Amino acid sequence: MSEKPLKILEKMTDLDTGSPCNWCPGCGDFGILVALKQALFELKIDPENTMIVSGIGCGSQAPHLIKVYGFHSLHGRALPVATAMKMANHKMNVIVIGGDGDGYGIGMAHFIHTARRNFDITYIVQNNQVYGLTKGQTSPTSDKGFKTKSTPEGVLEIAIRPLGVSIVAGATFAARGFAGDVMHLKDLIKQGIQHKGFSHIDALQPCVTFNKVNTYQWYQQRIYKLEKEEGYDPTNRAMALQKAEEWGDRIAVGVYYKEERPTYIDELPQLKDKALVDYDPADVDFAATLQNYF
Ligand SMILES: Cc1ncc(C[n+]2csc(CCOP(=O)(O)OP(=O)(O)O)c2C)c(N)n1
Ligand SMILES: [Mg+2]
Repeated sequence: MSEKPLKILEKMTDLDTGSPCNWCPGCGDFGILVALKQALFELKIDPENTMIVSGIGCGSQAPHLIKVYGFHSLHGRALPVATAMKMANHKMNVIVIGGDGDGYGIGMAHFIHTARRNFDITYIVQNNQVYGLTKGQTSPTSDKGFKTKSTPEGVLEIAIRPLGVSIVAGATFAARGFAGDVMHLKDLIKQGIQHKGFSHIDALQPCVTFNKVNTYQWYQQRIYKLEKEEGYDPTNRAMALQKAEEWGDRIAVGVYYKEERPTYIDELPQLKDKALVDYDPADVDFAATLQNYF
């Protein structure tokens, strides 16, 4: 989180943009949007020092709906854009939001490499187990056997377990929330923003139009909270990986894993104390710098 607020949020509606939104009535994206806005408000973030980046998909409309800086990027490319922003000005809060197709499909390589670099970025994935915007094709988190117009006999592949991927790749905070429990999801997002390092929050959300299997009721029957699970220790990597495999009759929400590790910027002597934007190009000796490469 950035330290010095320039502009103070007085009420949550200060974050409203008034932009139109074409999500279907009942879409889980609404719950995730409210959770994110509430988290930003409660953390008293500075809207003038906060950037929300998205990819392409239904959920990726989110930057249009929150009055902070926003960048609606390309399908699967939100994390590289966010990384560049963090490199240019690491004192800015950078939050990325996008769908499961966006992040776990076309953007999967970026997801892995951003996690292992431990950039101080919060990544929220609106996981509805389908490609919503393009009318309901399977996504990497669609369960095996899930039927869509593009897979009328059912998906053949097994589904990705996204928290297992991020933990193995090196994310230092990995959590899962549910769009149907906004207050709990909001708390996870707050923890993710406050965490110094790459925080991944998989936000389960029904797609009321194209996913008739994983409904609010389907999730409500399976979800339980990790913080109430006796003996669960989110600093234990082996335990977290085992939990990340669990899917089906029981689905855990809460913090799966957390660890303190220096961020990428912490280990760059040129940037760790001074953001790139705060350098005056006139003070940089480019000729001397180039000499290092000959
Ligand atoms: C490079 C590229 N490939 C494919 C597309 C088409 N496309 C747009 S959104 C999308 C998938 C969206 O699914 P998801 O990321 O899960 O978001 P949702 O709509 O479910 O919120 C695809 C394949 C695109 N816009 N750009
Ligand atoms: Mg999706």
